[in-house]
Amino acid sequence: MKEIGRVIKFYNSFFFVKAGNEVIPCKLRGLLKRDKKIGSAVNVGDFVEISRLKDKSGVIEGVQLRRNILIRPPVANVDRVILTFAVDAPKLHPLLLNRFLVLAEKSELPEIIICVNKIDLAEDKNFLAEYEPLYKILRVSAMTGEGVDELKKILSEGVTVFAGPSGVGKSSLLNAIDKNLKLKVGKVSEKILRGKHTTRVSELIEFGGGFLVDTPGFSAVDLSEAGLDKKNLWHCFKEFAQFAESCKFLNGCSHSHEPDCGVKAAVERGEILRERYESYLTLLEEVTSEKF
Ligand SMILES: Nc1nc2c(ncn2[C@@H]2O[C@H](COP(=O)(O)OP(=O)(O)OP(=O)(O)O)[C@@H](O)[C@H]2O)c(=O)[nH]1
Ligand SMILES: [Mg+2]
Ligand SMILES: [Zn+2]
Repeated sequence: MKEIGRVIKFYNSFFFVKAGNEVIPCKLRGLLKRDKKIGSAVNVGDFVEISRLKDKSGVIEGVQLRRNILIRPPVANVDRVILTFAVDAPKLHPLLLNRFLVLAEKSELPEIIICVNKIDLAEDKNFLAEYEPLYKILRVSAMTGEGVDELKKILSEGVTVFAGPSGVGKSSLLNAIDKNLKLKVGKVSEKILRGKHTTRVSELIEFGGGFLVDTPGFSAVDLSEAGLDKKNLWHCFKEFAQFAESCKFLNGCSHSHEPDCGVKAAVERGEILRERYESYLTLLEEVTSEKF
């Protein structure tokens, strides 16, 4: 008899599948192929069909159709992603922020939120105000508890993924949200000196009526692996769309070197944030050189 469950963790070559009130370690049925785009046919967050073996483990027989998948880190059927950064230690680099935003946009998730942690270290309490017209920004501190209640309100249902660079305090924030979690937290100096990430695997953790997902931090992302190329990259900069309508080369404009470009004109008028445009140009160069 087949049961339906949800993959909550992949660890030690086992998929841990929650079915009812049980968590069953499962292996993958051999004929489930790898998924070229994301590397694995089954991901954390997937709903799967399993059959049981005598030794209390199980076998994943099939994967149900996904609503969406966050490509990096791979998590399926996501309701919102909270892109987490820190005011300082590590410093927030606009290019890295925009890289994460582009990947989240490409994944077509229902909701993208930017969370700025370590606000206790900020002189400017409106840190990142220039992104406010584009994304919801939460300013919080896992250390002092500032903003944590507001964060909690957003998490009451669905699957919320905490993604972002190593050391920004994703695990610390989850611990602040739920005192019982006791997730492992690491020193930033260790992470930088030894390249050591404290969180090693993505894990779905039950909270309220939904799930929180703690993920390992990462910074190097291959954009072309995520299906981004010079034609579609600009669609992940959502504020470009309205201005791209007035580009001379309506369909062929890459908004870089072309004449009469509506996007470039908007940057000049200050209607598109220059920092966003500069990130776009850098990423455009990256996807162009990767492809050819
Ligand atoms: N000042 C300050 N430090 C914080 C805050 N939140 C976390 N930290 C510190 O930041 C460091 C990294 O925290 P982690 O929670 O391990 O960061 P992470 O994002 O989970 O890192 P990875 O698991 O490696 O991706 C720890 O030394 C925390 O004590 C905060 O709000 N303010
Ligand atoms: Mg962590
Ligand atoms: Zn253009």
